[in-house]
Amino acid sequence: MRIVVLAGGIGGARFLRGLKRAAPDADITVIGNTGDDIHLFGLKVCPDLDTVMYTLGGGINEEQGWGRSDETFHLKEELAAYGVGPEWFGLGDRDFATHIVRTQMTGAGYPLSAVTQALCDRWQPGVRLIPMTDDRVETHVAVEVDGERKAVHFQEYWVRLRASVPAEAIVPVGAEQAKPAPGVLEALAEADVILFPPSNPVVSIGTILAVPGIREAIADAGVPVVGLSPIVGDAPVRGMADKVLAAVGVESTAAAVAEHYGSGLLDGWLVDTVDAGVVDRVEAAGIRCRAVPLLMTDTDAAARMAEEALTLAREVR
Ligand code: GDP
Ligand code: FO1
Ligand code: CA
Repeated sequence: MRIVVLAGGIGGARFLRGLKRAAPDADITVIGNTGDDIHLFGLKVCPDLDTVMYTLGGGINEEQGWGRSDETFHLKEELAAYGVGPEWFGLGDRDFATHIVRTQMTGAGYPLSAVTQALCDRWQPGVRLIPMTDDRVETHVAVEVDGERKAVHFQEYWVRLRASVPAEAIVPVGAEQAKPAPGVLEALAEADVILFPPSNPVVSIGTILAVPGIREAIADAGVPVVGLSPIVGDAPVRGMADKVLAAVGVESTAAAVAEHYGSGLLDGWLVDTVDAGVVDRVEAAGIRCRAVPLLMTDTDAAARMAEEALTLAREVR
């Protein structure tokens, strides 16, 4: 079975770990979000690709959900001693090596998709990880700070400002001109099932869908498309999905997120058991819906969620 998953960082990565356990023989392709990518200290950092790669490859900081395990921060401290920042972004020594390799290879002319493959040669994530595009796309967030309206990089909005100011608009800068990376459209066309893990619907999956051709390829694939809600009990399990959903005019509920994707894209939707009351509303929107436990407390819990998603995929269409 060929499964294609559109993934952001933590929510996508933890779901994928469960999916690998639930479907050990499946051929899994992951289309990763690169809208979070940022250039810092002259290096290209790809938080969501790295979160998937480290989580599936066994190098993730489990408590944090991002960055390397067993990490130290000497390099960042030395840079700070020279007055070189930003001080608000926590890049560790081990993680720095990944960004140096990526930046060197990119500078030598390799596209991000080839670089990601090379990095995965070390980490062996057990899935084929492809960035959504080889082109530069950066998610910016329009905010008002001290009465001044400005756009900041998504990382600045989330890591520096901690999403403490309302997001007024979300703009995936460069997405309109971007082309899907090699292999993306082919994987979608050859998929037996397409899954949306409980990733951020706006700044993770929404950004991937903003790359021209990807949304159409999903609709044209003619296979079940099943998603899992990142919203449980009317709030994100973690992160700032409520803030960025508000920016696009969507309420933070499992039902509203399903309706936001719409029946043109989604065939099936899983909500948590605490949200069982919205099943009828989602079905009325033309999307088959089930309520099952959706908290990824450990890999077994994530595997049960993946099994439920694959079961629902068999029931639709
Ligand atoms: P990010 O790039 O690191 O923010 O990760 P993703 O975009 O892949 O996923 C973020 C989303 O995952 C957030 O909106 C969370 O609410 C959701 N999430 C995290 N853990 C869980 C969980 O255990 N269950 C569910 N249903 N959603 C989760
Ligand atoms: N998240 C934080 O909250 N603080 C950080 O200092 C931070 C550093 C960081 C470095 C590398 C990396 O791959 C991820 C990092 N993250 C950090 C996580 C990242 O900003 C977010 O989880 C996602 O981009 C949100 O979608
Ligand atoms: Ca992300």
